[in-house]
Amino acid sequence: MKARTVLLSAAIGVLAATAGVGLGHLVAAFIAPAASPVLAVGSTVIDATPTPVKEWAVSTFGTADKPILIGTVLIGTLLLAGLGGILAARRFAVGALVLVVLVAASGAAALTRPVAGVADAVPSLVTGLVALAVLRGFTRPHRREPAASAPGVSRRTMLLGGGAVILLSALAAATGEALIRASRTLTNVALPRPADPAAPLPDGLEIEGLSPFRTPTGDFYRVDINLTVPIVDVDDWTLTVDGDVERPFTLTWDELLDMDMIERDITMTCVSNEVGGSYVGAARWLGVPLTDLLDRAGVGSRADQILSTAVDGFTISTPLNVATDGRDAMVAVAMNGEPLPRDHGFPARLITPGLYGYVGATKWLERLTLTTYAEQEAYWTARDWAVEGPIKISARIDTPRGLGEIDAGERVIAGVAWAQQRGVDEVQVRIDDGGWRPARLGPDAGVDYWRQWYLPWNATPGRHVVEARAITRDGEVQTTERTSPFPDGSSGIHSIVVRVR
Ligand SMILES: Nc1nc2c(c(=O)[nH]1)N[C@H]1C(S)=C(S)[C@@H](COP(=O)(O)O)O[C@H]1N2
Ligand SMILES: [Mo]
Repeated sequence: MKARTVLLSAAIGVLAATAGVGLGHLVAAFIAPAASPVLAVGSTVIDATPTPVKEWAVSTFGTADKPILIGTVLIGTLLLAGLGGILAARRFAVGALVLVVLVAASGAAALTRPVAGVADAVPSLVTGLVALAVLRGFTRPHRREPAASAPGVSRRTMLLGGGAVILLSALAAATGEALIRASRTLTNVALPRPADPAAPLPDGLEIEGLSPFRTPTGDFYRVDINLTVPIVDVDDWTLTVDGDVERPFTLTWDELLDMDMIERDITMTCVSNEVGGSYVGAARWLGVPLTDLLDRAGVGSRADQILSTAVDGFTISTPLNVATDGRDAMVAVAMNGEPLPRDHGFPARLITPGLYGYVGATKWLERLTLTTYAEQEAYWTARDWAVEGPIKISARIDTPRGLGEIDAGERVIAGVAWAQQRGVDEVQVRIDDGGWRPARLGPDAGVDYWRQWYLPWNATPGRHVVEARAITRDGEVQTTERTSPFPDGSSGIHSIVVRVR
């Protein structure tokens, strides 16, 4: 084949795959978003990725890791489809086989997701049919040359046809994506009043660049393994407590809402948060105390972990003794006075103060199973993350920004500090080698909530190193020793370099 013909044939393969994937995404929006071919394959890749690679991806790309993953899956697919196009130009059946194999892989990925049903194969089927139809339409059967270079079919027809296919598939994919996103915001549930409300949150400090005392829900960090968040209809949803219990039971949404609720201000943190990082947020949560649910079931004598399962099959292990030691662990249904947004676990999630999210904050919760660590493993513990995940003491400098440039004069250094369950008693700041000085603290909203802090600073021109450390109520001083986030969270003093003009 001539180089031009090869390129053209490859383009036809890419065209076929693009059309298939675009329509598959649209169909998935109606059936099951997670079954969209690219997303199904992406999720399977996430689960199959070895832990060190995953940790590297999270620390290198942060929250961009998902778009990058989807991009990689797409590029890989299109490259293979291009190969299919080239082969099809020689022998249609061989090229078509490449597409069929691709589609079979995506169908298998969709069907083997933890809670998939038969219908999850439909988007892949549609993708396959559309891709084959396009491949057939642009490749002339029984000819060695693709249609465009075969006599009789003008380049103009080829370009117009190809352009139309690309346009239509982009439109289909975009419509699918819009539908999936719109359904994420359909949450109209009435919330009960707390039987045990929280005191009003004190007014926090308002300093430019400092995190607000309560993180607005829309700014709250999101971390999960999901490429699309589950869409749960509360009418079909139930919460089951089972395993090593005397009286296993299942509650409907209304039954859960009928139970007494507590309201608490709790700061959540992700184990992947690097020193100074942004995977931390503070919110007001409303929920049923976990111990009320466990007492109702009557926990047996063998259990040492609560294995919680999300509607998509994701699991989290929480140490039973930690969750029931008197802390305000809860099955939360609201965040900052609103139903949980889809991104944060609608309709219900676990919140365990003092534990990193991967061991205590199951979103889209549907089952709490009392079991033992010897018997059952959860998603992350099976991937070698620490079994216990107490949140480490941290102080973060929010302003000035590290590596930033500011004007000389009266400035303010400010940030937040947290040590859930223990409480922050003091924050100290060190500028260059000047010794540790106490910062001023913002209001106190309890041991599970972060503390804002600030220190006025007369900044002189030059390069300065600013550090901050927290001291807990029980007197532990945060150490300088820096550890990586994995497997049990980063520790170490946040230190920034500021240039003063
Ligand atoms: N179902 C489900 N729940 C999950 C996760 C997940 O991947 N799936 N990730 C956990 C992790 S690692 C963290 S840090 C918190 C983050 O909660 P957020 O996204 O509401 O901030 O959710 C936890 N709950
Ligand atoms: Mo996390």
